[in-house]
Amino acid sequence: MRIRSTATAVLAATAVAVPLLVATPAAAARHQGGLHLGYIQYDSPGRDSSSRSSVNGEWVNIHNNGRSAVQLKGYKLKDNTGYTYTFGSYKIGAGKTVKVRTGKGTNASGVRYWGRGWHVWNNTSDKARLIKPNGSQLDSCSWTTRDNGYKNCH
Ligand SMILES: [Ca+2]
Repeated sequence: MRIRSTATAVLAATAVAVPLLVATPAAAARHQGGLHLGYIQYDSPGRDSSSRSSVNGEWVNIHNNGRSAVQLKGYKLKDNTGYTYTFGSYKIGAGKTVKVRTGKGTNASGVRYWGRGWHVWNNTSDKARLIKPNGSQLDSCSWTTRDNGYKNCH
């Protein structure tokens, strides 16, 4: 009898705890899964040209605020026109950022190169999308004015 009443008390405590557990992830829903779009420099500084430095002057940061590393192979970054960058094998650690530059260059830790010869992100209005390998959209971020040429999508 004594054991049973203890079990009942535990069940009652669980019933109270459940709504609290539901409330916490709801507040953090913006960055589901820990991986999200961060800072986007959509307007390369200076006048746009086909030079490597100009094209690489626009970039998108992807940030992992989760507690574990994520393998980005097959993840896609897509603009409004349909231009798509697909990640090769790259592991982004917990709390880390990877920068995807539009132009050509040599991939290194923390930076990936799309390899294009001209800018992709529209300077006045566009929408970046981060898409999982299964095709579902993980995050998106849009801008409608030139402003300072960048957006913090956090
Ligand atoms: Ca641009």
